[in-house]
Amino acid sequence: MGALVAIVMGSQSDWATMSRAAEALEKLGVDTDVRIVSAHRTPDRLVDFAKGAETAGFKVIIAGAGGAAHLPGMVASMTHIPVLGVPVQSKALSGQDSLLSIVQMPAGIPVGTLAIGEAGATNAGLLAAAILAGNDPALAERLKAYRAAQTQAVAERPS
Ligand code: RP5
Repeated sequence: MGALVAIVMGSQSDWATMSRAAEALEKLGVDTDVRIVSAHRTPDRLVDFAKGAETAGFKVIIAGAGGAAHLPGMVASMTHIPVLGVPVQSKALSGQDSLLSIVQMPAGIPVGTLAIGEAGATNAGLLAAAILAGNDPALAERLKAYRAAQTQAVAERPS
């Protein structure tokens, strides 16, 4: 079976952030297909990816972009597969531009928007896993174990 989660990003420069989503999913044993797809620089690749996502077998798409971050919304416009948007922290506006570009979708075309930057990318991976876990009891157990380990790792007092 191919990967159920696609991670797409607008640029190579987004990988430092978006790799957090891949890492979270890898820890949970979820395969990913990672690609660079730019809404502006590679529009034909964007259309091919989004229109082919269902046939490719993806169940969740994580899309990250920065600045004029049109990638998540444009992907969502061409597929019914859930799209999770990650606003990459831009240099000029610290990701406020990315966040607003991704979150303010018109009614009818949803993008589940996460926090700006690495926390958002990690949470996009975890949320994608939680979506898949609805049909995968073993993955649900791994998610519960991940959360329990996280809780265990929090010290009572600072060292
Ligand atoms: C966006 O422009 C990308 O998602 C990236 O966050 C930003 C800057 O891209 P580069 O100039 O670093 O390639 O399309």
